[in-house]
Amino acid sequence: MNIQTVTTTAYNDQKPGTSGLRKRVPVFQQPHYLENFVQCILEQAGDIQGKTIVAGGDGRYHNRQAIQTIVKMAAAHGVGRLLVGRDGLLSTPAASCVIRKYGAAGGFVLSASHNPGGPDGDFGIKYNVSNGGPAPESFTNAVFAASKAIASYRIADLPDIDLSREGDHDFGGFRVTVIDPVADYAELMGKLFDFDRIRAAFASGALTVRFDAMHAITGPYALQIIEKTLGATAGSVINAVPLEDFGGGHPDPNLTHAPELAALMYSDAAPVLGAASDGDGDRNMIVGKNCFVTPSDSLAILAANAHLIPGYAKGVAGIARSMPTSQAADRVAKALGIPCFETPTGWKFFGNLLDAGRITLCGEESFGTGSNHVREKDGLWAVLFWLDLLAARKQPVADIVKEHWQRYGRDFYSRHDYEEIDSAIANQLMDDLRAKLPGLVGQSMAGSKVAQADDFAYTDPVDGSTSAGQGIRIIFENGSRVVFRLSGTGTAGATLRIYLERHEPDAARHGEDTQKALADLIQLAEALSEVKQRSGREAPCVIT
Ligand code: VG1
Ligand code: CO
Repeated sequence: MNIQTVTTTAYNDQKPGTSGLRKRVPVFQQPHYLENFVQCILEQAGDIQGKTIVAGGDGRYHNRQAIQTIVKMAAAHGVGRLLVGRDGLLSTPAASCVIRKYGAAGGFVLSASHNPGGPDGDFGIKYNVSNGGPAPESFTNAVFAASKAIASYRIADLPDIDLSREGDHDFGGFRVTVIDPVADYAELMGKLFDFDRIRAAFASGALTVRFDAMHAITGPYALQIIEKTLGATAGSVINAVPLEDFGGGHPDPNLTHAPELAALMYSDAAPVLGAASDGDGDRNMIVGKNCFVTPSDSLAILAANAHLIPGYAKGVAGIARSMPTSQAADRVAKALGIPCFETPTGWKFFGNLLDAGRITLCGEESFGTGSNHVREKDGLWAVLFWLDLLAARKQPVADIVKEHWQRYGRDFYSRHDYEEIDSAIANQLMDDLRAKLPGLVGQSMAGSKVAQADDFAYTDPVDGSTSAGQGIRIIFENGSRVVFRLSGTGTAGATLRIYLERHEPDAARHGEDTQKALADLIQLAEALSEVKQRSGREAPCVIT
């Protein structure tokens, strides 16, 4: 095998964000842009000589070319075997599953997740380590430092691989194995859930589902598992064919971006469960008939019902949620007598807790839920969990949710996003807010007194590493919270996220409209941040 060393110049913008490096496609198409980043990752990846590495992506535009580059560069760096999903496809949770199952040293995941795709859309790349989870900040920081100093990269002279042909492709000591992207993941799901129970519920007609794959990666997974294996009626999975531009849609599973599903679930024809997943298959939206389940509530409900599910019947060791996620899960943890951890936003912070066996379930308000079965959030897993739960409890989603609130109270929760604000304005807004924090403590506002106001910092209880500046929080004596964060996944300008939360113990008030129930906090958040005046926007772009 002939290996070339190619001279290159460094780019200064290859800083990985919340979940890998995400840029517009034309940025990735600049000369050597992808090669530079892959070189820096392979240099930081530790001893990969003769080892196995995984590669796959969500099938978005540029996936095919990027995979071929990774194959050639992996060969040049002495990797022994590269496992690639057929046609270069692997959902993010499936990539995590494959890394773990085959004891790989790590894996490349090509995706910009919920961001739109296509020639003018977004592309992204991230590296997961041997536990199957996103590389920790120490790794991504080292990659960024290396990317600013890189002068050359190594690449092998190999022909393009025919990724449509499953099986081994050998090049001397280097082997590329093209695998079925669905099989290993489907097998793992069968071990966690009672497939016979779900199959029987579908067969009897008591359970019905509509899953919107949003023309993204989960289509083939959902068809195989939900329709073929579990026997849901044909047509239960919609928009099942992955497209390079997601059919022009925005593959973010929420009521705004999945309007077809939303309309169905709020009509007489609604099935028992409505669900959707995102571009790379790690997010999930859960909706019952006339009943949207917030991701924060979903995490709490899964934890409270985990004993009904075979894979978790032995008990839940602990729960973790990202800081802006509502405290609904904390209440369940308290009732179960198990710990609840609060981590910064992004799945990489759950890895250590999962590896150490301190937690079994974890989740984020951003439609992310997962468990110790892999080291990524997992959209289809959450949907299967709900299907198994519905088959076990034989109740509508709305009743399960209502009963949960009756026991624990309802955590009214909403997130308001102001997208693509000028970065300088957004940073100034955050700086000014930070300066106001000390003066807020002790003041009465929005019906309560401010108990704490700070910028969230986290110390990992397992390895002691620290992460500061993870979001501004204003916490009230009655438990209400307002949180401000700048997104770390956008590719244009800055996105300000405002998270709002209020606990309501009184069941007579659980039917209230969320935005009304949070009106005081919303008003306060807008007044404190001056977001509308500063951004020139009259309203948030997306409300979830
Ligand atoms: C967002 C979410 C965060 C999630 C991240 C990756 O990050 O808020 O909870 O982990 O996306 O999800 P940010 O920095 O934009 O708020 V995915 O499905 O885009 O990989
Ligand atoms: Co995603």
